[in-house]
Amino acid sequence: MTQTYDAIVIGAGVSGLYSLYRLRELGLDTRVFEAGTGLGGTWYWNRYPGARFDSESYTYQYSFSEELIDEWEWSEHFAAQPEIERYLHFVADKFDLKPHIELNARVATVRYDDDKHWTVETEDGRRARARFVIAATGLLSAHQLPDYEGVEDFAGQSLHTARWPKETIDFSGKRVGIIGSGPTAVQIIQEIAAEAGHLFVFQRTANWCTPLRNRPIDPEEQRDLKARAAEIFEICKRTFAGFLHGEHSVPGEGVPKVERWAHYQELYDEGGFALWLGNYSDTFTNAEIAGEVAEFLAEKIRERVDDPETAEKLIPKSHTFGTKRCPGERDYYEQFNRDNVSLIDLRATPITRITEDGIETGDTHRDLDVIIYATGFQALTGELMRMDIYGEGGRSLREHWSDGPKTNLGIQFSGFPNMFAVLGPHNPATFCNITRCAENNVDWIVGCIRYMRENGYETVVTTAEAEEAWTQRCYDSLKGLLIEQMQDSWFFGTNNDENIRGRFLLFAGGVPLYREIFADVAAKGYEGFELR
Ligand code: NA7
Repeated sequence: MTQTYDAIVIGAGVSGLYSLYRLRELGLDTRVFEAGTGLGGTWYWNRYPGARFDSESYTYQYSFSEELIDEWEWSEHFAAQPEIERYLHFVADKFDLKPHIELNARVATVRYDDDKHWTVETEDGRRARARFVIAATGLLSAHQLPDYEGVEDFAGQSLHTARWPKETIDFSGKRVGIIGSGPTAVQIIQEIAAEAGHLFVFQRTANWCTPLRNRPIDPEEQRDLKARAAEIFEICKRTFAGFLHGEHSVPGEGVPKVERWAHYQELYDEGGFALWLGNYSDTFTNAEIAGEVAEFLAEKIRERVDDPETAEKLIPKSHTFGTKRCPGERDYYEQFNRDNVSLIDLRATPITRITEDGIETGDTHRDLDVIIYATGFQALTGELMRMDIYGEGGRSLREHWSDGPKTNLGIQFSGFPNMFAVLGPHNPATFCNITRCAENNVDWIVGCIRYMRENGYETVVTTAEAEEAWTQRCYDSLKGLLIEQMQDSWFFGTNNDENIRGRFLLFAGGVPLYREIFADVAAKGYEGFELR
């Protein structure tokens, strides 16, 4: 029997849980379908050693309940995955969300029917219908394996960081190869290098890593953070990227070099995203200033890595500072001083194939027991594209996006009435604090549904014109930013399908402007959206 609900939410991660909470609060009979065997989304799947927040725990947590903030204690400034997963369970229990979540339910098809209802079908044949569908499928969910010849042939253990098993993996004495050097790889390398018999790091592009400076939260800090929670969330609403680190009010240009250098050192010592997001106001626009921060960091790498040749390989050459998300590190660079860690530069010698026994680069073959793929995701569109989504007239989302993704505000697509994506392409969440954006967007979506109910509307759908305009506005938001010059990153869908690749997938206008636009659209009776 096909059950009918008021709303169906796809995904039980940070935004899915919050959607469920808000929709139930509004009185909507809501069902969540979650692919994992547990809730948590990103924090369920990415359970590799070393996985943790790259933003401060108390800025990432939910802000909607003072009671929740009071009851939950974060043990570290940047909490690790097990604690985050426990937090999300705590939230789900506290607000009685679990009875409404179906686990192990990967959605395969989402179809809009003539009677203005959506039918959702899972891979194992479960079906449900609802007037509203909310895709809370995350930004970085569709993990990707490289397409090297022989990936399937490897006889040892193959692991992707975003599909990490629940049991502990023993790396001791093993020959481990890791492909990738993004934020995920940096976290796991720091954690397993000491344990592995030998760790081979296959690096294609070095990144500008900045120190995380994680530490326990002591009781006094705990009290202070709780007392200042509302103030912290307010700051996150005002800063460009929604974190505590707001950019410096002055440009670096014009400040004497010695003063600039001291400022970089201060931010380097502060940790987290301070150096990236708390820097001079022209760090994202002035190539000289960004280049100088890069020079500052290169110097640190040379100081910390014993072998000069290895240090040079670890210094990014293809992009300047700040144009990609900076991995937060503890002692990443020191790992390369270990005798049991080797760095393989794939720019010099690319991987030619994966064999039954290991990885081949040019003429060299390295025998391995384990291969770890820290190779990232088909960002933003990947998870939506993995489902078959059919809107009005049976038109598929794939067809709709055949010439690149188009959205209005990153949350709706024309021809797909009453369907919302919490963090779809063209929202600012990727530079930004994801929970803060998720809360903003869910509140907007639920506010829109409330408005419809109060005013007798059955459906809401973005107009094609508004969708076109928002998509263009996202591309325009890039103008003048150095990020535009570094298209080889998931900000531009580097791992995505051909029709997506090379398109800017975010909105780079910053959180305050984004929030203002959302509020304005709602205040104008959902301007750009057709209410029927
Ligand atoms: P990222 O940042 O997309 O990094 C993926 C890494 O994998 C990156 O170093 C890639 O090199 C590398 N990669 C991808 N495909 C290949 C192939 N085929 N061969 C060699 N190397 C490859 O993903 P993460 O999981 O690290 O981080 C994602 C976000 O999660 C991060 O921004 C934080 O917000 C949390 P490339 O740079 O493409 O040369």
